[in-house]
Amino acid sequence: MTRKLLTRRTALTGIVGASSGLILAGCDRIVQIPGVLSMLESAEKLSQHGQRLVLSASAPLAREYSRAEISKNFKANGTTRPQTEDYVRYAATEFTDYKLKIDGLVLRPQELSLDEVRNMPSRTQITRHDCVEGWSAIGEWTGVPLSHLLQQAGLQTNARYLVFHCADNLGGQGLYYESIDLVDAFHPQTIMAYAMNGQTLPVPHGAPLRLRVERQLGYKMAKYVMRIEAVDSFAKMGRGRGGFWEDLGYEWYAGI
Ligand SMILES: Nc1nc2c(c(=O)[nH]1)N[C@H]1C(S)=C(S)[C@@H](COP(=O)(O)O)O[C@H]1N2
Ligand SMILES: [Mo]
Repeated sequence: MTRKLLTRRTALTGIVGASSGLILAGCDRIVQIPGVLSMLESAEKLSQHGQRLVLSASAPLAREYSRAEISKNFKANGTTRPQTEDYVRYAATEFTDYKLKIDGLVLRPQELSLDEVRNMPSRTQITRHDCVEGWSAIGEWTGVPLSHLLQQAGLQTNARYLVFHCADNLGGQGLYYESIDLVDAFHPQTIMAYAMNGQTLPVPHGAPLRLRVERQLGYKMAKYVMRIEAVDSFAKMGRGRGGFWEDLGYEWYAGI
């Protein structure tokens, strides 16, 4: 495990260097983000603290690509078919019994079927996925903006992070989980995706719902999401570092 970690860390240094052009490319797209106005209007319902964070979400968009640039082979990485009892049961009925839970520090806990999620406003984006192992791939993702789900659930004033609880036990090390702060949660490109390249999201890529948080590295993009929990701290979860790979030594903020 240590050896693998070292390899992945070495790769990470390479990726950060190679993608600095990407960060620059995003700079001229800072303003004019569609939907920011309506997002701010509904932000009235949020606390003062929340409003500041929503404002700072008008940060650069990650670069988006054309359909012609979509990768023919998009590697599936990490878990590709969860074996936990609940997941096997949901998958057997094509996730008709699946419910996305949203709870923790929210005003209105949610349990949403896949159909309910699919009937919400959606966003489609073609982006590049960068894994610390040293590969990248371009794919088209369609899903509901996380901001929409959070507005529906309503955050309590002390909520600071969203934790994504997944269905897979990776390498017998425990259930995969990840977390992001509210700035990334309200970013317009942060979506819970249910489709990839125009098709229902395949199991190897995270069916029925996976997070896309486009300004960070691949390991942040939790697949097989069962539950989104709003918290004020993740110190008491896992080993306290905010995610499965973070608990094994990776950075919590994996910006590209
Ligand atoms: N639940 C879960 N999410 C996960 C992983 C995983 O093993 N389990 N692997 C992560 C890593 S390291 C990467 S690079 C991407 C891979 O996404 P893909 O399989 O769609 O390529 O998912 C991330 N999210
Ligand atoms: Mo990754």
